[in-house]
Amino acid sequence: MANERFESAKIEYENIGVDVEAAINRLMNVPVSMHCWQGDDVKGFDQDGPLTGGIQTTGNYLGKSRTPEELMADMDKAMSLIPGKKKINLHASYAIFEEGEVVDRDKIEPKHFKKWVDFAKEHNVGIDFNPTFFSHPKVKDGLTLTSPDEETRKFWIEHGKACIRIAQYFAEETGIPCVMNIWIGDGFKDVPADRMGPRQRYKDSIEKILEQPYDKSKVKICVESKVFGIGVESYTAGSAEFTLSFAASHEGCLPLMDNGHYHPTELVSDKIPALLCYYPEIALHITRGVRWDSDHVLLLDDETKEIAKEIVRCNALDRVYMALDYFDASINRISAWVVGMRSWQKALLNAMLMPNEALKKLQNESRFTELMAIQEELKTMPFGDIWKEYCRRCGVDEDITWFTKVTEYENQVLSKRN
Ligand code: RNT
Ligand code: ZN
Repeated sequence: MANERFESAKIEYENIGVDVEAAINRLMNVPVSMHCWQGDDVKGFDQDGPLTGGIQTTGNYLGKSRTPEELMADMDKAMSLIPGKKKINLHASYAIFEEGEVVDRDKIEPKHFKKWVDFAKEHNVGIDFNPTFFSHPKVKDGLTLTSPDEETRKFWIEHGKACIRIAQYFAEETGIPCVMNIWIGDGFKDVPADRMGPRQRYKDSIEKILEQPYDKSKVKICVESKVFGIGVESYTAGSAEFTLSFAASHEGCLPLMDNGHYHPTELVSDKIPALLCYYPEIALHITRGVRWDSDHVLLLDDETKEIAKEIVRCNALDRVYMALDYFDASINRISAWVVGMRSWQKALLNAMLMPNEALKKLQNESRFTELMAIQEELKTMPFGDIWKEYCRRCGVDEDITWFTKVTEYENQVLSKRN
């Protein structure tokens, strides 16, 4: 039965010039990075203080992971319910120390991530990495790489360098390049007296971090911009103009756009093709901001679909590093991962099932009436039948049955945590 529906859907797509088999096979090989920090509300293992840096989790749903073992078990459960090729995305704060071992962030080493490498190898996935410039006592008055205090700035520069060494270790161990993303929450709540000074120090700091020798084919260093954060509403040092200009002027450095980090009327879908005209490679944090950078779970909404369409129709699946970035503590955290990752897979498949070349031609011939009509008709194509077949071929649940597995895990495992 199921296959009959797939076969008939496939014919419908073929009739509009879409190669369904090619789309399915391509999607199976597009890596998407799953962020570890959804599992424990961005807590990490290396400190006990609050989440800082202008980001917030809200909610207190049962079962958040408390240890590396729990986090890995939860990620493993989520990954078993998500189709497609994955990577895992770690923060430096997820370093795993021996009993009693105390290592500050400027001194962390590859060995503190050995267990993550073992986990990645077991799952046959690559690892992406993020230095953690927040939630730490050495964040001085909210500042790290922009701090006027040289000792503070030096500490965080050393952290950045340590992270490059760890990123290279990940790439060498897994054989898959590691995307290493620099994001800082540095900024000011109220009208600053000096906007350029912090940015000059930020520029100098990243340049010093980049003095760490590394192999550019193995480590892809990104800078992530942001318009504002909670408590830093008036000014953030790493604005869009700052990070884009930094990436453009530093060999091998990629810009990273998080679609929660712009004014709500600005669209990252439109920014992707603009950057692809200039950068060989770019990176994304894919999220869903509700009224602000709220980091809600990704859904298959219009902008999510549009972002995927731009990557696909720019033929840029090999040029765009995709990572999910959100954190919801108000619902089952495994489900949060699964819904978000499945939504992004759906968005990519949807984009691949469009007659993109034919649509471009309509635009170029100014046949806008027809273009609108066809784009609307495409919305009711039997996408779900192709999606289910894709899930079957990936060996994961094709429908909501995955949720019963999450419920079982919640009853058997998560509800026993406190
Ligand atoms: C914060 C940035 C940043 C973080 C993660 C945890 O606004 O989006 O990427 O979400 O590094
Ligand atoms: Zn982000």
